[in-house]
This record gives sequence, structure tokens and C-alpha cells, in this order.
Amino acid sequence: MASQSDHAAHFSQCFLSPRTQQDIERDEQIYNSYEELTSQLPINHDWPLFSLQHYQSFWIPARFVPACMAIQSHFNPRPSDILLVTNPKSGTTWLKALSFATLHRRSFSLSDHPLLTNTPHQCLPYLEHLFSHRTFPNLNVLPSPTIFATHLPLSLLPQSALRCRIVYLCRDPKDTFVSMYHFVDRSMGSFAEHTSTTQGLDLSKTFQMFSQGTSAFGPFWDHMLGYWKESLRSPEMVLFFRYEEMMEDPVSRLSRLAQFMGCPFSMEEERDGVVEDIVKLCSFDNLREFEVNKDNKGSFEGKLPASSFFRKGKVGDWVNYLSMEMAEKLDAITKEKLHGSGLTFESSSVVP
Ligand code: PAP
Repeated sequence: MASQSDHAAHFSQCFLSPRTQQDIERDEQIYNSYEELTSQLPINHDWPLFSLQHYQSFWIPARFVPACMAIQSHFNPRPSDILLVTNPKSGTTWLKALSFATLHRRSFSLSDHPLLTNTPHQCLPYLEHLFSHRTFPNLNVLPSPTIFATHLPLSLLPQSALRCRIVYLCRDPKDTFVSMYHFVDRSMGSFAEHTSTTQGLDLSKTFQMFSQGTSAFGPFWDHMLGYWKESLRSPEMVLFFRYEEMMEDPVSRLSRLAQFMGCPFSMEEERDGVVEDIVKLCSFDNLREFEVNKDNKGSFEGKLPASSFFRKGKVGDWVNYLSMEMAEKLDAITKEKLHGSGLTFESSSVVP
């Protein structure tokens, strides 16, 4: 069995391979050119804390646009690799934990598991972060298969990304919005000393922006549709999940995920309750109690408190925050935008 810290260290290996001064200068120049291009894009400052830039029909958080360009030109996964994709606040943390624990289930025991001491985001960092270092990561040094994660829409990924298997997780936009609202509101508190934004976040203003598609990696409908259509075209390459279905039957969804990732559970594992053990390990109530996930100080990625990724983990919590009028409006927009695609969201009932 490997030790807990082994896996989290893997990603830093991408930056360890020796580089000549020439390589470093070349990467610097390329990133400078990405920043130059970024500075010319339309910008929106309406969300507090992060500005959005309009890049190739999507609103990308400004600080990730150069990384996005770097991913487009240099992300070259192997066919064995797996890419997890989500709209922000659709259950990324959960999907990262489940897929990490499933792929590496033979390397770690439950009592000495990396998820006990690393946040799911430390175990599986975002491509947007890996490509934000002003030098290109050498992904070939990572073990095969490696799981990557991103919020980028399909149309912004390079063609090479379609060589690897993609797992897409989406969520009822009403709950996604409410989760995003709380995340930003909460982060405003954490960032208060760095910003002048200390007042509570305006629900109706942010709701309006989200509904118009002006949100991180939005419009949310185009984000979903890109992967939905690809999952219909190539179901063996794109697995499409809904948060609500995973909540309803996590055991069967996890079995499907394992099969798709190329590491199906054996009959012995099923009989021994390995699937249930992983579901339990990665459950909201369990993960949230680990000290590493209770961190309030903003040490995650140098900024965000790990605890801000664990709020309620419920389906249908929107009823506690949105008026009926707001809910109907967002449902109508979602329905209209997804019309004819076959992708729908049943109205999600509240879990108290
Ligand atoms: P990200 O896209 O910014 O990485 P993401 O993990 O998608 O964040 O969003 C956090 C949401 O997932 C939170 O939803 P809520 O605000 O409605 O509560 C969070 O509680 C939920 N979440 C985190 N971990 C789990 C889990 N293990 N099971 C179910 N939901 C979870």
C-alpha cells in the first residue's frame, strides 16, 4: 500500500523535470503573449471577486484565460487518461473524490487514505491551475492513467482532449446558482482583507447575471449542451451524469463510473462492499468532517478555504433561497435553451 502523501505529490512532478534557461524564457514569452491577447478581450466586472472575460463565446474568469489558451495549445492527454468536467458548483468535489478513490482503490486502505489528509482538489487539481504556472507542465511524467479535471467547455478544449475519456457532471441550474451564490458570498468574507467588498452579495443581481449566461464558464446551458451532444455522439468516450441521479443511487452510478474509467468493480469487490465503502468515504457528511476539509483559512490553492466546498450537499436547496418567480424564470430559460436536445431537468424536490 502506498502512503497517504504519495499521490498528492504526483502533480508537482510535472514541474520538476530539468529545464534550460532557453525553455524557461520561451515559456515566459508564450505566456506573455497569452496575457497580451487576454487584455484585449471584453471584460465584465459585475461579479465581485473575479472578473469574467468573453473568450470564444464563454465567460471565463479573467485569471484563467491565459491558462485556458495554454491548455488549448499544450494539453495532450494520453488515451488512457480521464478528464472530469463540470460547470462550477455542480458537484466537482464529490466527483473528484469518487473517481480518485475508485481508480486508486487497490493502492490505499480506507484507514490510511489520501482523502483523509488531502482535499479532493489537492488529490486532483484543475487543469486551469496546472497551466497557470507560466511554464508548461510536463504531464508525461504522471502515471497512466491520470485523472484531470477542468471547468472548460468542450469547444474550448483542444481536439486532443477527445482522445481520453470524459466524465461530465451537471446539476439542476437552480441549485448550481444557489451554491455559487453562497460560495462567492462566503469567499467575499475570506477575501475581505484583500478587497473592499465586505457587504453581502446581491442575490437578485447575481441571479440575473447567471440567468443571462454571465457566470464563470457560462452560459451554463452551452456548457452542458456541448458535452451532452458529445455524449450522444460518442457514449463510449463521454459519460454524462446528473448530480441528482448520483444522489439518488450513488452505488449504481459509481459502478458505472468505474466501468467507464476502465477499472470495473469485480464480483468479489461488489460482494465485499467495496463500492459502498467508497460511496461512504466520499459522502458529503463524511468528507466534511475531515480536518483538512474544515479548513477556514483559505490555504487551498493559496486562497480558498477548503470548507467553502462543503456547504449542504443537498438536492433542491434552491427552495430556501429563490422565490417561485425566480425558480420559474430559471426553469423556463433552461427549458428553452435545452429544447430539442433531449437534456432535461426534472424539478428537484427538497431534501430537508
Ligand atoms: P467547484 O466546481 O467550485 O469545484 P463543487 O464541488 O462543484 O465546486 O461545488 C460545491 C458543491 O458540491 C456544494 O454544493 P451546495 O452549495 O449546494 O451545498 C457542496 O456542498 C457540494 N458537495 C461537496 N462535496 C460533496 C459530496 N461529497 N457529496 C455531495 N455534494 C458535495
